[in-house]
Amino acid sequence: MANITLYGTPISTYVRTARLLLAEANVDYGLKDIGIFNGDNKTDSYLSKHPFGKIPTLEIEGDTLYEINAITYFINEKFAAGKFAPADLMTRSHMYQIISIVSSYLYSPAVSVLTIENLVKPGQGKEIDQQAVESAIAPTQKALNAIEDIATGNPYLFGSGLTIADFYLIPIFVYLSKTPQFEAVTANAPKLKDWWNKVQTLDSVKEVCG
Ligand SMILES: N[C@@H](CCC(=O)N[C@@H](CS)C(=O)NCC(=O)O)C(=O)O
Repeated sequence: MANITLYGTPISTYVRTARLLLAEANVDYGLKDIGIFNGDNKTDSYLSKHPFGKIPTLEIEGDTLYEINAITYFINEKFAAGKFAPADLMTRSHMYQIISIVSSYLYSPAVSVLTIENLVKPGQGKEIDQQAVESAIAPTQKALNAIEDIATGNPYLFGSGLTIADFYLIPIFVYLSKTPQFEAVTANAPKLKDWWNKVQTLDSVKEVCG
């Protein structure tokens, strides 16, 4: 088995994306905790692996990969013979479209605002910025509605097999579902609600996101 280390903190959504894929592909790996709230990601030693100081980073047999799209592409091709990307070209393109929507339009309002304000700040003794929360509802709903339109569902985003896009969306739903805004932002996304009920039961999700 190859010598594989994933660097990142277990609570990070993108670290969870990589770990869900590694788990579903049955890959053995080591996890090296790199905290983002205590500055581990800005040390010289970590910046020598990832010059932008983000997580995750994957090390495999002396090679270093950062950026989640590169990491998931590599894991899927190397360890799963590409099975987590749909074979049909248009469906595969739709999968990458959802991945891009998650990173470009969903992550910021759903994670940086709704998750941080509702779930992180109270634990730090900080006040929730209700105005920021209110402003994040419409963009979160818009991104989820777009994903709802593109996904085929039943039961995963693209039918009977998990895809890389599922692993991007699951960690965000893990947090979003705990916020008071969850019903509002998923009001027009019945397929995603069914999807969420299903993916929560996966062993990999319980192991990585539990
Ligand atoms: N462009 C990066 C984004 C990764 C990212 O945003 N990671 C977050 C945690 S989920 C992070 O490192 N935050 C710490 C920081 O921005 O200082 C990728 O594709 O991997």
